[in-house]
Order: sequence, then structure tokens, then C-alpha cells
Amino acid sequence: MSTCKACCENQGSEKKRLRIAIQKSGRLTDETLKLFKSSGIKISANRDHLLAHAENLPIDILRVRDDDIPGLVMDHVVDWGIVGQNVLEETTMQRELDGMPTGFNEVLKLNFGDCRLSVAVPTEHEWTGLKDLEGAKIATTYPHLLKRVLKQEGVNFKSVLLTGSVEVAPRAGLADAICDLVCTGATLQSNGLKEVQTIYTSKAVLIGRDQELYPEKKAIADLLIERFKGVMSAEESRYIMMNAPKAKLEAIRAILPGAENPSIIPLEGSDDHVALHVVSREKLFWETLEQLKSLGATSILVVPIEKMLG
Ligand code: PRT
Ligand code: ZN
Repeated sequence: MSTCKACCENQGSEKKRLRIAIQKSGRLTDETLKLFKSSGIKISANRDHLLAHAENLPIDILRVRDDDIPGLVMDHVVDWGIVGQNVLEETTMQRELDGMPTGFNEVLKLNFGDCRLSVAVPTEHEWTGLKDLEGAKIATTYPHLLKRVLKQEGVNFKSVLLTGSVEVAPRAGLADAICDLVCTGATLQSNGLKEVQTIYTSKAVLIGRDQELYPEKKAIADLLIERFKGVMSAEESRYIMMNAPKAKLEAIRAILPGAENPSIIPLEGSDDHVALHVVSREKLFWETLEQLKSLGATSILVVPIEKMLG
């Protein structure tokens, strides 16, 4: 019986190599590549290629526009995708209307891509609430998310679909208001707009297809999920060291956020002081360090953690 080599190799790779779609070039790209690098995935630096193979793991990376990522997962073209929740929800609603598949699993929420979808109006507008939008023309890239909220409020409006430069629409006379993504608010301000109502908050998520993975792929997927979790918790964690008066140990432990069982180490030549080492899993603010100092702690060191497992 004759066999087709290319075809058989393709089928093999479909079962064994985890295929992940990521944004080719945009606001999620650098953080995604950083997460991969910190998780030990080595991929070719050439961003122009649609498909890149990891050098050290059975993973293929597909570089595409973020808007295509939910569909690639829902159509089972890739196993995983990294995308903003805003794009994921908007695309899901559009695909529902188009009668296309919308199944996916949320694998992991990621710690980047944070933004909010907000309504903004010209600065001079005296805003009283969403009802002000009755009969308004609103420019947006997210008509379904907007409609979902305004429908609940009983507000009728007309959406003007724009996929870029949404913030210039009111000045250009195309719309009365906009509904766009905001991070710092600087873009709105420089276009004479004010943010009046957040309708959705978003961050990047890792999604997967709504099907069991082949066992080889599942093994690599499970390994990656643990590594991604490890990288994210290490990013937020700090190793804290200090010398502390024994009498204040309880008070010191009480103010350390997310600190797990500390190591208490005797200090040579001192009966009333010890060294305290602890991993804190939350952000540490200057105020906490100042409180530690006022409790008598000295030589306080806060050190970033590169990797964390378990
Ligand atoms: O080419 P492609 O289609 O892949 O990219 P894109 O241009 O559609 O998306 P991109 O790269 O701009 O954003 C990708 C994702 O990043 C978004 O879907 C969000 O999930 C997330 N994200 C986080 C943001 C922002 N922050 C953000 N600030 N996406 C867009 N913005 C834009 C916003 O549209 C506005 O123009 O930044 C401007 C506002 O920023 P501030 O800081 O001035 O408020
Ligand atoms: Zn896009």
C-alpha cells in the first residue's frame, strides 16, 4: 500500500505539536513573547513569518491579527490563542449572529492587556448618565458589547462602526459620542473627549478549543499551564529579608501581605533579634516597608523572584 509522506507527517504533527495563535504585532505581542520566553519557549525572532516553530518544545506559533484569534480557536484551526477578552466577547456575539461555531475554553487569565471599554463624549457635554445617549450616533469597534449594555438601559442608539481612529469621530462630525478602549485616558483627553462610563473591563486571556487534546498535546499543554502560572506568580512575588526584634515577630507577620510561613534564623551575637526570610505573593508598597521599619525591623531587603514552581 502506498503512503503519502507529507500527509502522514502532517497528521503526526496535528496530534503532537501544540499550535498557538498570538497577535502578530500590537499591544499584546511583547507581553505574550515575554511570557513565552520566561516559560522557556524559544521561538525564532523573525516576526514576519506567519508560522514559527519553537526550537526546544513541540509548539507552533501562528502570528495573526488579534481579531482572527477567537475564530481560529473556535474553528479548531489552532489549539490555543491569546487574545483580549474584549475581542473574544465581541467576536463571539458576531459569530452567534452569523451562525458560526462559538465554543472555546478559558484556560488561563493572563496578567497583561488590561484596559476598559468606555463611553466618552466631548468635554463640554454635561453628562447625566447613559440615558443621554438616547438617539445618539456612537462610533465604536465594539457594537455588540455596547448594544448589550445600552439595551439593558433601554437606550436606543445608532452605532457607527470604525476599526481605527475612533476617537476622532466626534470632531469629524461622524458621531456624537464614542465607545472605545481606554488605558491611561491620554488619547481621549488629547481629542477633547471625557470618559463618562465604563461598560466593560478586559485583560488578555489564554483560550483553548472546546475539544479534548490528543494525549501528547495535552501533556505539553499541562506543562505550559504550570509554567505560565509560575511565571505570573513569580512576577507578583517578592523575597523579603530583614532583621527583626523577636518581640515584634507577630506584628511584623501580620502586616506582610500574602506572606507564607517565614524562615526565622538566629542572629549571631543577638538574643533579642532574628533574621526573617519570607516569600510575599502580593505587591509590596513603600507604606508596608515603612511600617516594618517602625516596628524595629532593620536591613530590609526586597528581592524580585525569577521563577517559582509549586
Ligand atoms: O493589528 P491588530 O488587529 O492585531 O491589532 P489592533 O490594532 O486591533 O489591537 P491593539 O494592538 O491596539 O490592541 C490589542 C488588545 O490590547 C486590545 O484588544 C485590548 O485587549 C488590549 N489593550 C490594552 C488595548 C489598550 N490597552 C489600549 N489602550 N487596546 C487598545 N488600546 C488603544 C485604544 O483603542 C485607544 O486608541 O489605545 C488607545 C487608548 O490608550 P490610552 O492609554 O491613551 O487611554
Ligand atoms: Zn485588531
